[in-house]
Amino acid sequence: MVSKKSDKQTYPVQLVQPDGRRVLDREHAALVADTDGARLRQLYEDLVVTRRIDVEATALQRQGQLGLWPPLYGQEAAQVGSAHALHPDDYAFCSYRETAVAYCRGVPPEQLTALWRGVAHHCWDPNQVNMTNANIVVGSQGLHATGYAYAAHLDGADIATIAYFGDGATSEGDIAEALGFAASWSAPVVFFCQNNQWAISEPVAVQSTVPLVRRADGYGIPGVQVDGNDVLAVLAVTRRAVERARTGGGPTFIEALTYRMGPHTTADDPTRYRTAADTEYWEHRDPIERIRLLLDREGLLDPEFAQRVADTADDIARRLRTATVEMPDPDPASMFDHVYATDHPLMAEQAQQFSAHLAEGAQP
Ligand SMILES: Cc1ncc(C[n+]2csc(CCOP(=O)(O)OP(=O)(O)O)c2C)c(N)n1
Ligand SMILES: [Mg+2]
Repeated sequence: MVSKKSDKQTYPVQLVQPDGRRVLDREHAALVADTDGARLRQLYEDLVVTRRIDVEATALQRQGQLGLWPPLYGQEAAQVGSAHALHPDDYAFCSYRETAVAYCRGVPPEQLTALWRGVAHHCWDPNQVNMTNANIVVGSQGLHATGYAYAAHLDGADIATIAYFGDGATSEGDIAEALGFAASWSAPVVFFCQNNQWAISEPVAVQSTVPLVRRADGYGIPGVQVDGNDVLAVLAVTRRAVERARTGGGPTFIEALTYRMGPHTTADDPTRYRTAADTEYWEHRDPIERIRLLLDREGLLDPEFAQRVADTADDIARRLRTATVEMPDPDPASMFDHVYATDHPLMAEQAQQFSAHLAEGAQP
């Protein structure tokens, strides 16, 4: 629902309940009316595969094969549902956690870990899949998405961009500036906030005293709050927002209510700041279980299909693992190569100093 003028303002859009039953919401169901059995199964497969990717990458980090990993466990529906709403020529600007979006954009599993292994500055070629690489500077991708969207509009391209960011990022000036500019200039950008309830150890309550979706009101743009663990509802509201942007309607702010079931990154210990009871509430709202129950209710979950999905997930996890452990170490001095797009005297000086240091026998 649009937050303005709605008496249902605080209720998120939902199309499937946690027990797998459909919700009677004709307006939003119409936006996903093309989601037949085959498409529903595809969504389920993508949810299962992306969780499997995440679990494998987390294990690789624990085994010393990755330096760091930012788990998405619990946020699969928010990412898969929104990614499925995008066209290939739309452009996604992400934070560091959108591995499921990357997978749905077509990034091969072999390309998901290079940065986290510390062997490259990036994982994939952004222009191959129209999606940026991990951005650690919280919130800055909101500006990148807005600038790209506005430039596309000036070029007459009928595309939308989507900026993925978290609840914590809503307190960043960059997100405020991006919203202000996008609203004033009707830039074709969707602001997709995954409210996973935490910004590392800070609960969302310290970011805002009212639901984050109400930020939209201040910018005069539509805001919609959606059950982020309901892949169909996320698909519906994101489709509407993307279509609106692409057809000149300007930006939309989406708040997807979800939960980060794991640590912030593998360097974090969430038991230091939250209780098992917090997490338990969300365990009953698991995004994969919900769609599994829906498929089951609708007679679409035969054992062969379930097995095929599990095998696909295992196969992709194997590809990810093999590619990761076999990644060659780069020439240490190459880390200076792509800091700037063109040669830079400071980088040349640092590269030379570093090479001299290595030549003296230092370990990289
Ligand atoms: C500009 C900036 N400030 C602080 C940090 C440190 N930092 C990294 S992630 C993070 C929390 C972000 O939380 P949220 O936006 O909710 O995204 P989530 O990690 O939950 O997906 C912070 C403060 C940073 N990387 N960049
Ligand atoms: Mg967060």
